[in-house]
Amino acid sequence: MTSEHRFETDAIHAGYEPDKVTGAVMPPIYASTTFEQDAPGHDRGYEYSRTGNPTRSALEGNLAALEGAAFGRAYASGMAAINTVLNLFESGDHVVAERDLYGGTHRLFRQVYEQYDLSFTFVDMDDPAAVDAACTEHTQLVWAETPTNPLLKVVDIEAIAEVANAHDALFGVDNTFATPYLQRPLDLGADIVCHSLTKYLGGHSDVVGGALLTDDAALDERFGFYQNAVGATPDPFGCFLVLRGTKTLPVRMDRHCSNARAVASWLDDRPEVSRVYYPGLTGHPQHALADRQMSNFGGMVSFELDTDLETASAFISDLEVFTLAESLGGVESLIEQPASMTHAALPADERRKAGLSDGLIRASIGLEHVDDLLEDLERAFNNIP
Ligand code: P1T
Repeated sequence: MTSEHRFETDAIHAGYEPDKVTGAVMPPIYASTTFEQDAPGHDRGYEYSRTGNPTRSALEGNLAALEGAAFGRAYASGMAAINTVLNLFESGDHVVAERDLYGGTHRLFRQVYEQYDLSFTFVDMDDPAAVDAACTEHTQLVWAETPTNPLLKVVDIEAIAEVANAHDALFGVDNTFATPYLQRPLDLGADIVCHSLTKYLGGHSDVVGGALLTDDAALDERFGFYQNAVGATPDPFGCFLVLRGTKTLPVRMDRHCSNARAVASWLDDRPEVSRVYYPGLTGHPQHALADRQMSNFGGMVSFELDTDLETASAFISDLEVFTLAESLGGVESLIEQPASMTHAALPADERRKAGLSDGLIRASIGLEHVDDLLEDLERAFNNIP
């Protein structure tokens, strides 16, 4: 499904044309579990909704166009999508992954797949040589997020794709934080793009979903096999909600980016903040790479308070415009403490090794007026004893 138009146009139209019978402009929610067949084994494109559903097809076509992918598959959650990638491998296989990953991804790797004898090596991918050194003859997959969750490190997709290729390993990129509006990993040499649709693509904190995109027909066929065989597929209403979200992705992302840049610069000047993590700041170690690889720097900002877990926790609890909650990418600003929330599944020593201090705070900057966000932060800073 190659993209025929510019991103903003595809976001609205790709994957669906007004219904031939009714003219419905929005894709119908096909709430049918099963589809009539003309003769046994002769369906009209759909047989059973776990296997395929027209609302899901519309979403898959839309997402594929946005990532510039030939194929797209939707899943019940971001974790279900990542799980599907791991379904490809056998015991004895090895995965090299960026150290800074969503805590749930780390948990899936270590607490589910290690028991099936898959092994994982975590490296800092700001150095492609470290990935090369970690690959073995058993390495089947190299896996990264960029920007990473929660430290907003930027991974050089082209450089890591080359390393993975040299080892005949697949390279998968979780593009949840950037979205295809800011970065298209397949164009830079990745084999698989993964999304938590729960975040910016859904965009309104009202649907959980996931997706895998690829240009490789054989891989896509296996992804489709696992949709049907495992059954972690999204329901048609969820697909509809994500489709509704992708239509406004470009306008939402523009504001997420400009608000986040303003918040990051403001935090950078605060005496209470010892470090700000935002790829758009010139002081970010991979700012030049982010500038080259992404069209803007995203809506996520992390920062460190030089305090203990309790003080950092009291600070974020005191905010009124920011909502204290896990997740990200919705219209509302969310704030959280990785050590006790999104990354609590990591053992404490691993968390420290990954650079996640107790005073680390992660904010998903929403679409509110930026001055209300800054005033909220200022008030809570002034309340720190
Ligand atoms: O929540 P789910 O849709 O299953 O997606 C998992 C996931 C995958 N990849 C990244 C980069 C993610 O950030 C997530 C989910 N993250 C959060 C819930 C969070 O607050 O970071």
